[in-house]
Amino acid sequence: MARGTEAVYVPKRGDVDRLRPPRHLDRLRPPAYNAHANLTYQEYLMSSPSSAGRQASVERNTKETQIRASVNLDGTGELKCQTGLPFLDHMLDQIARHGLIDMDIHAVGDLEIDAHHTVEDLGITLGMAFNKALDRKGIRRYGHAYVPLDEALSRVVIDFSGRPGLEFHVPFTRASVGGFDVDLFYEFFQGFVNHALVTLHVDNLRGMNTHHQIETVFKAFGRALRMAMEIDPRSADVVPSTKGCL
Ligand SMILES: [Mn+2]
Repeated sequence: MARGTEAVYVPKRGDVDRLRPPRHLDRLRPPAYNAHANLTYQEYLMSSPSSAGRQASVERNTKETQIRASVNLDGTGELKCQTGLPFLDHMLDQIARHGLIDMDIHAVGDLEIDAHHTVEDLGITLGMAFNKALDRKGIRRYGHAYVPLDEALSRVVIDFSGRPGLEFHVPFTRASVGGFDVDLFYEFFQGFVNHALVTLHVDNLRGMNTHHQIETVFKAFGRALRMAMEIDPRSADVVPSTKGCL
């Protein structure tokens, strides 16, 4: 991974509180604004896509987490992953495998508090990497998938709309799975959506087993990503929007 070529924000003493609004405001602020603190929001949008094929690396450091993520959207499904959270690694593997996306992720977070910051910031960093890697010209734009696993069934629908939006409807039957607090899956997807600039609808339609519920969500997410990011040969070089931009 080409280190040192990305816009990396290293917080200085006293910086973080100013740049990072209170966590409860996270869903209200413009996406990505605090993530690339040395870029304006417009500059952040203009910074994508990368010119080096459909791949990108992003490094994001805060006082809470230090995360590096590299993605190759036209990969074979290979995951290299070290987050300190085995169940999350298992879910990221589903995205890679079923999205045919290569991902190399290294995360160090304040797990001594809990997994919240690490999971949320991982969603943010991954979203930034996708946004940077993807040229929205010529893609199918919309993707969807239904994935079953025994009694569980989930549907994920995604739109590379250029606007963040999340509908997450997963009636978990237990509060934790594999030692992992299920609340955090919402935070992961919210972070991703805000920074990948996508509209995402996640519905677990049925399921009794919590592991099955969330695994079908991540598998369907991988499949939906793959469909939406695929180049449409009938509309290569065309931005799939009547606005002419996404
Ligand atoms: Mn599993």
